[in-house]
Amino acid sequence: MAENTQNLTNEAENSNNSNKNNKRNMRYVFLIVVLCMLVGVFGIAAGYFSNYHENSETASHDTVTTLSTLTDEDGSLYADFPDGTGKEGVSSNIEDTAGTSSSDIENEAIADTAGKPSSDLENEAGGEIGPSGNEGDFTIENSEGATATTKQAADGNPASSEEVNATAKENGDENLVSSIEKDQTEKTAVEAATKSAEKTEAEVTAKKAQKTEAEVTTKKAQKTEAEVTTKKAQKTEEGAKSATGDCSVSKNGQLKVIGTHLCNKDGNQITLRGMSTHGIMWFPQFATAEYMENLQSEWGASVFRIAMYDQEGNESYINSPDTNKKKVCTLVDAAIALDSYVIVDWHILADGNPQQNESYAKEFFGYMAKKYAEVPNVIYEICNEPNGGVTWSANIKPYAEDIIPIIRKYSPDAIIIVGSSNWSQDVDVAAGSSLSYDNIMYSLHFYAGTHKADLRNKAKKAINAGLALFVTEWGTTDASGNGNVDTASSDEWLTFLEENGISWCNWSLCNKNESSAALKSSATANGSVSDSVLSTSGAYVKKAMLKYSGADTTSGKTKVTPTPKVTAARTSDIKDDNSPRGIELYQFNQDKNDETSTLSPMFKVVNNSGKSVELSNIEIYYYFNPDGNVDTVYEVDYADINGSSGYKALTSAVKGTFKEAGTKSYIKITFSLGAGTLVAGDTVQIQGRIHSESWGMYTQSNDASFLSDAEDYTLKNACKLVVK
Ligand code: IDC
Repeated sequence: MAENTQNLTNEAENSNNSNKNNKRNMRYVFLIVVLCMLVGVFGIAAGYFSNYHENSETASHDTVTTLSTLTDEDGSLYADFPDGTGKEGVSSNIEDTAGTSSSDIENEAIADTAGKPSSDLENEAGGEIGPSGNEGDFTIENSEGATATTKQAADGNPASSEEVNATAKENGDENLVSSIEKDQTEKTAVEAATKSAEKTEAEVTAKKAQKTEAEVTTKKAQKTEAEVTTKKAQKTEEGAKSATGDCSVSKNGQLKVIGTHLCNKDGNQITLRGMSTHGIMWFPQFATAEYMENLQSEWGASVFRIAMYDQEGNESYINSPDTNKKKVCTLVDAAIALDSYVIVDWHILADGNPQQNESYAKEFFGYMAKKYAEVPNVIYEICNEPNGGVTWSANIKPYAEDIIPIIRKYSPDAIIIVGSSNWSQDVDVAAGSSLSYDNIMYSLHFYAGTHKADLRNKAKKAINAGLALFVTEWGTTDASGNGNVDTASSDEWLTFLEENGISWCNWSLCNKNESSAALKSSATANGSVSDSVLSTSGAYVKKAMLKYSGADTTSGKTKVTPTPKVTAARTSDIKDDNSPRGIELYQFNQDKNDETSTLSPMFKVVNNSGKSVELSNIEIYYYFNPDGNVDTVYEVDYADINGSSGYKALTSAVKGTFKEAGTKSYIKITFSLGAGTLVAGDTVQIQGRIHSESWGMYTQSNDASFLSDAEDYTLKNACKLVVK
């Protein structure tokens, strides 16, 4: 909070300075204009106005504001600014000296004085605006502090400060609300103070200049309404495209290592970012599908690391293999349902030598690789942190050479991550004698409070020697997992990781009373990863994840960048080794109009599992954006089974419940307890309609589960099927 306030004060100061500069510029302009007019050198004057325009463009990008074109007393066009001073904003319909038209200037072409493109600039509330990845959704972030996700205004323009504020309030984001309000107050004060001073000669001069400009470019300024609309439509289209930067498994498939980089199935570089659990036997309540889903949709996480301690505590793997296997599989299944990558971490720690429990590791990885044979979601981390007197050549490499073939027997292409001596810091040593398998990565672990440039140098050495690194664990704190949160060092590390396209997981998602825990110790295990429950470390990591998920900082190859995802969309299985994908969900939309008052998804659940399943164990999730509608209802037209067991009407056994939160809503369709069974080979069909009680309109193109072009039942991963 204090940090935000400081930051916002600085922004207000910057804005004040900029206004002063404008004022000074304008005075010079005025003097020169008068001089020019006196000597009657109109050509020179016009030239100067043109320069003025260019200067004022670059100097006035504190805010990006859409301007209207007005007609002055003479009937000429000029562009005015919303605050009436003529000092801010961008003239519409005016070419700059480079011949760029103003609509381009406003949106992309002009950088502010700091060299930022205007699309990166602040909104009126002082927050940066960028696509959150949810269609029609913006993540708002002030330059040092809080973030919130808000809707894009219906007109396609970025959210106004009021919208930002309202959304922040709606989200319960007190820090952001108060920082925005403070920012607004300060901005208003600064503007009021500078306004009266500026309503002098500068205003007159600026208006004249704009008028002249407008006259010169009147022809170009006569854009039709249709052209403007088209431009807006294109803008939205572009926004949607960049917002779908997608790290889902369905998009990226089986990852592979090319050179020193992690790449997707098409060979495009991909950087995954996410959280690690704490030990799943110690904090199982934070290792859940719901947390994974919320990290994915709210933080933009594209990977989740499951830390399963092999030795420590009574409930570790060697003491309780079945329970641990079950826990890990539940989480892997959740990741699969979320279309996310997941790291299965054999968390050696007290046993510094991976060979110590190697027989267990062999059995565990054999089981996992068989169960998830060729499932591209799963990444195997075979030894968290070798330590003690353990060496790469005598212990770790031989261990890896035992485990890798066991995994590869079933999952020949899986990414396998290997640790190194000294708590997975000696990547340079491993580089001297790397493993001769494809698709191997090496974990690099750091704790920002303890590890600095020395460790980065080791990492550089390893990269230069050709190793592909994955930071499967890092902390903002010291290596104990406690102590101060070192944001300066964390910043340096994250910059380094981005520069090298290195994927990462942060330690850890839990509420333990230690500073590396992402949740406050007061946080209850209710699935929330929103700002109010985050520790200092958690808030830092969330911000970083959102920031880098939306950015593409590595040059060279096309890079796939993860963004928050609305949908967890993939058919699931009944968790039966014999029929892993036995139950399938087919769907299509009856009403395919983009704008409609009624969403009409049609579903068929086909039981190809070979066994009966209770209908009450089946859940269908249809994800849609409520587009501001709040009073949603679901009406079932019919539901029935018509198969080997005969006909059975189920219309009254089906119901839909809604979860509505911003643009991230879904309807969960379930069967009542007494609905009966779906026997092997049979199909249950459901037709229903979703609409608001007041018949408000929905836009279907921003609904994650909407299939715009399926004419009949289709097996598509656009909804989620859960079979309990
Ligand atoms: C720490 C936990 C702490 C726990 C301890 C022992 O934060 O609560 O008591 O393990 O199990 C690592 C390890 C990771 C450590 C972490 C912080 O991989 O298990 O977690 N750390 O010490 N390597 C470097 C730091």
